[in-house]
Amino acid sequence: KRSHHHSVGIIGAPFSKGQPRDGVEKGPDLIRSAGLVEKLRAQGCAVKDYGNVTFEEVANDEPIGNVKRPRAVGSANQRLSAAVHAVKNDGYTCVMLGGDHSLAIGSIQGHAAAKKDLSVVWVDAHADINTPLTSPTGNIHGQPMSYLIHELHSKIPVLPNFSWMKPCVSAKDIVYIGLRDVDPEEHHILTLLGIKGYSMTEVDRLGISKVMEETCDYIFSKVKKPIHLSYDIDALDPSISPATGTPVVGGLTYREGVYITEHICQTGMLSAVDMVEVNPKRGKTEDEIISTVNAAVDLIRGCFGRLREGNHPADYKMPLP
Ligand code: 6HN
Ligand code: MN
Ligand code: MN
Ligand code: MN
Repeated sequence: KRSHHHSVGIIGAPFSKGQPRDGVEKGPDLIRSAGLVEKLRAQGCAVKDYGNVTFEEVANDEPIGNVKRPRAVGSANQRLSAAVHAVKNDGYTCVMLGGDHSLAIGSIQGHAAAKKDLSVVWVDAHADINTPLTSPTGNIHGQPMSYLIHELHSKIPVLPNFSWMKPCVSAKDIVYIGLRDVDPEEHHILTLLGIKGYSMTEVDRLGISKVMEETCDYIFSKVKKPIHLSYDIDALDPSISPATGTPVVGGLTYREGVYITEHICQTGMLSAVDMVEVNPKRGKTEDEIISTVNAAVDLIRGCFGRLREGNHPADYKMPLP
């Protein structure tokens, strides 16, 4: 059963200012040079590469309270949001290659501008739901969810270069998978809003197939909304994807990680994907970098119909002697 035809629009977002480690801005070009476009075409996808978004230099980007580089992050996400909106209006499933996870702000906002009501599947070791006031680090890549959720609107202070955006996701339309490093304040927010999540403990208890079955039952329980899959490469175990800024032991296996994408693909509702936090400068060896980048490519391929048994034509004729 060869899966239906996918059209994929790729946008690179070479941006790193949502966190302090440089190198993550190299993600988009690195993932492309591992053959992403060619591999997607080889499995039957129609692919348009929109290139990289260009970001403006922001001078005098002083912290606001604890929040680091708010102007640069706000401005970059405004541009990304417009780019994602355009890809969606062209009719593609959007793939945003990061860059750090603060880019989910623009990616989800741009997606929501084109599709109104979304569900979000957030695959990550972290919940990325600190508010500017709860964040222990001030890094916005640990905060994007709080800016995007309606229910947290009153908890988010006004920040420079963020006036273009407004919350666009409901707490009930979010599912987390892979959590294992959640700050106490984040845990409080998740509980308070009743946000659905499968930590690594639940992945261990239920197995990934049950986790995905339940995830889809949950997000499709009322209406089938388009899915935004936000995939932080640090969701995978650092033995597979060590080249990332905030690795945490005890993560998803390669197979669990790919299974998530296969299952989401199979719903037919995948509308946008983020692949973020690939940082070659955090790899200790060339092999560590290659392993991380290849994992990112395979996760994206899994989103668009790649079958591990091989994507073989149904009309094969055995050679006759
Ligand atoms: N990520 N919870 C920590 C923070 O700084 O708020 C870590 C965030 C990591 C973010 O991996 O995208
Ligand atoms: Mn529109
Ligand atoms: Mn993370
Ligand atoms: Mn993240």
